[in-house]
Amino acid sequence: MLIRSKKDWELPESVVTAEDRYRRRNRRDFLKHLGVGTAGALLGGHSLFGASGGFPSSANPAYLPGDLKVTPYDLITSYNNFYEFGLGKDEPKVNANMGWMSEPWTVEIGGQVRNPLKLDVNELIKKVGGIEQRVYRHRCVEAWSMVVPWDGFALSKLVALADPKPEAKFLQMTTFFDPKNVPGQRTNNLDWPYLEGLRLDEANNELSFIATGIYGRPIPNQNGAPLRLVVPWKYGFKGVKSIVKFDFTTRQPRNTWQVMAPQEYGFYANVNPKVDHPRWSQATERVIGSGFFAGKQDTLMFNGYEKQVASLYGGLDLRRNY
Ligand SMILES: Nc1nc2c(c(=O)[nH]1)N[C@H]1C(S)=C(S)[C@@H](COP(=O)(O)O)O[C@H]1N2
Ligand SMILES: [Mo]
Repeated sequence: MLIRSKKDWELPESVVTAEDRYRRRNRRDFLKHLGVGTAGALLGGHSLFGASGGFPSSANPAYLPGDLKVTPYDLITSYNNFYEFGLGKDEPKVNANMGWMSEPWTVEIGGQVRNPLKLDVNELIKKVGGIEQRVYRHRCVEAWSMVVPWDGFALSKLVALADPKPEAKFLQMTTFFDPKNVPGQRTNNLDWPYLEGLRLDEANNELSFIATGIYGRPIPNQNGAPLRLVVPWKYGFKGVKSIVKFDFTTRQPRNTWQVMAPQEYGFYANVNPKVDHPRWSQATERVIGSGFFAGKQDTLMFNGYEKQVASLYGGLDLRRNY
């Protein structure tokens, strides 16, 4: 689907249908959680999210789709990596929606900051001034890609809110840890909880984004509800999902995939077609949704965001610091 509209999202039929299902399901789960059986009247047949979460959002004109072909909603939300809910691409959509709750959700902001906070995610969204829409390329280290219309807010706004002390040089972000309710976290497929980190100047780059939605709707569980990191010039694994903690540190944080396989994954994980993965080429990528034969394209340096981020890595050998 090629979105040309400069104003608002023109949703194709399939997306609208998916959204309807989405809202119905959330209403059901919410009522179940409250111990209410059937009570459509209670919420007046409206999304329980209503005005909370900052929706409806409006497009940031700097990140319109332009020539990018936006991936259909159904693919973005059914082809996922979220090992907490299974290793298969089709598993998170099923397993993250079998009673696991991403609402209510508390976020902790701490470490080397002047303004440590512990607050509800909707409160956080208010404090950072609401949300906006941005269309970004999304390139997984496994050599597939999509184009996603995210909703959310600039990570720099959260950094400003936290007011880091001079000794804060990095930002570590942590996924929830709930092995009792999330079977994936009872395996040792990864070292739980999932961790990621950025240098503070990377976190403050204009592109760094905290996503709370997709296609103008609250982000589904399988994509990292209720908030996840999006850093489009890096491989997708940097985009830690379902964050509970933002920790400002003096030292470079650990990150899950580097801990798992240091010979294959580093801290920076900048998209780089010239530095192959030890087991496959990174020169091209399979475009999800474009068909089995048609769907290869060249991978771009920094995933096409060189202009915005190249200056962050002036003194760095990107072959060694991969
Ligand atoms: N907590 C957590 N975050 C995660 C992952 C994960 O397994 N667990 N997978 C990462 C990988 S490898 C990718 S490519 C993206 C996938 O995001 P998507 O499912 O929204 O496309 O999430 C990243 N964030
Ligand atoms: Mo990935």
